[in-house]
Amino acid sequence: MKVLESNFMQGFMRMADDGWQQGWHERNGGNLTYRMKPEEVEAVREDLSFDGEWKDIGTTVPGMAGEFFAATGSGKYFRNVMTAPEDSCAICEIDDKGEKYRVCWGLVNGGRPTSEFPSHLMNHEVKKAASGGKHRVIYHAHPANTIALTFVLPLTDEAFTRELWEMATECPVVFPSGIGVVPWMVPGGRDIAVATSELMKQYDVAIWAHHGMFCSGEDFDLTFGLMHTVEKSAEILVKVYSMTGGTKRQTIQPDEFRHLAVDFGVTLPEKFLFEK
Ligand code: 2HA
Ligand code: ZN
Repeated sequence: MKVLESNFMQGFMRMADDGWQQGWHERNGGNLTYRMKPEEVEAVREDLSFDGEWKDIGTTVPGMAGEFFAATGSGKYFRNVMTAPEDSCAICEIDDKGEKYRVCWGLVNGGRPTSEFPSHLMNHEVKKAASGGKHRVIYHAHPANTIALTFVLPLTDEAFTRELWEMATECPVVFPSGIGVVPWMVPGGRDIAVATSELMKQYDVAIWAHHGMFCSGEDFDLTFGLMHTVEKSAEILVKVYSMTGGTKRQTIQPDEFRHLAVDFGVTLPEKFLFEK
């Protein structure tokens, strides 16, 4: 089967385009990777090439040895994924030590996978282990409301989780484990990858101060929906701050979150249910 005819690649492209249409991917902002299932690799194997040069990942991910990823390309625009997927995206294979990758499909005009490939692969490694292999999607975008809050809220997991939970009743159900916050760091390298993947051991969402958001999930719907929910909640908080300077007349109380958790069968860490 041709890569472009496969369900996973169609889903990948649709998610990238959805993010573009949300306004989360100015210029070449953001990146998306998908850890392919073995049967998906087999289904498109005839359309892959295995004579590409092995290149350093820039970090070591032994847990990702032998995996195949669909990835957006470094410097490529989400805006172009739908119309020029073979130029904008790649399928990459990871070597048997988790140190190198090679391009097996796509990037027909040259280039390499996303500049955040080290962060993506370290997050995939952590989330694969933490989810028993279920998580397959890592998504990074630049949603404006979430970024705006990193100039206003304390840069703590507690502040972001609690404030965003309060803005929409569905939030604690959609991201019950909470949100991690990475202070401002230089993007693209191993240090920010290590900091993010450390947070991803507990969370499915990490916010990079003054930069953007990372989400992890089992499939394209869940991962896009997670980013969408967090950003919608951030938008509501921005509106509240804009109207009032931050004063809320009323909000959801800690005991109300505890009742919600029981009825919806989720566990909400007590560290986020502090009295204000
Ligand atoms: O330009 O978003 O973080 C891609 C990015 C880097
Ligand atoms: Zn970015």
